[in-house]
Amino acid sequence: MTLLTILTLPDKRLKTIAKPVTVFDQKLQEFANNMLDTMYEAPGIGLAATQVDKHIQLVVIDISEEKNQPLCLVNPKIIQKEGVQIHEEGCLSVPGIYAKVKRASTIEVKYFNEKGEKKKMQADELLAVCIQHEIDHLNGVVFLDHLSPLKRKMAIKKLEKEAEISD
Ligand code: K2U
Ligand code: ZN
Repeated sequence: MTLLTILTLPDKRLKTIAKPVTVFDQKLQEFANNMLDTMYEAPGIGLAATQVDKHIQLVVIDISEEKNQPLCLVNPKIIQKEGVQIHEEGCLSVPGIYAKVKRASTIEVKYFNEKGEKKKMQADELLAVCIQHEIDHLNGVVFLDHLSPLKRKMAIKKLEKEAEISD
């Protein structure tokens, strides 16, 4: 079990745009497993490679209660979006801050798995939220970026205050 360090705001590396994966080898599969170990330990239901300072297009997700349905999406691309849903979100890179975010309620996403096999999936509800949240990370976007300027300012102020208290 290898646990990776999760970057937290205001670390500017979280704004990095991830590059597509071109080589599907043992090393990539080991990295995906380390990402899953780190996500389960956090605990979280998703984690993007950007958050562990590895700027490649790879995310892991597991929204199952039993934590036994891991997903690895490499070079994920949303090809269809429908409807709107508003969901309270948190983020392992923005500890202690939660806010309602508007996202598509149903999506169709194409991606490769960690072995390089081409996949396509429909998702709705929490899985759709999680996939959109993680793909945002690969584009250097965190959920606070979807908030109004005022709400974002208040959230960052709260984050800074909590950082002061924990110093
Ligand atoms: O990217 C991350 O930081 C992982 C998030 C993914 C996520 C955020 C909002 C809504 C759904 C998924 C973490 O898993 S945040 C912690 C968490 C844990 C359980 C349920 C929801 C959020
Ligand atoms: Zn996040």
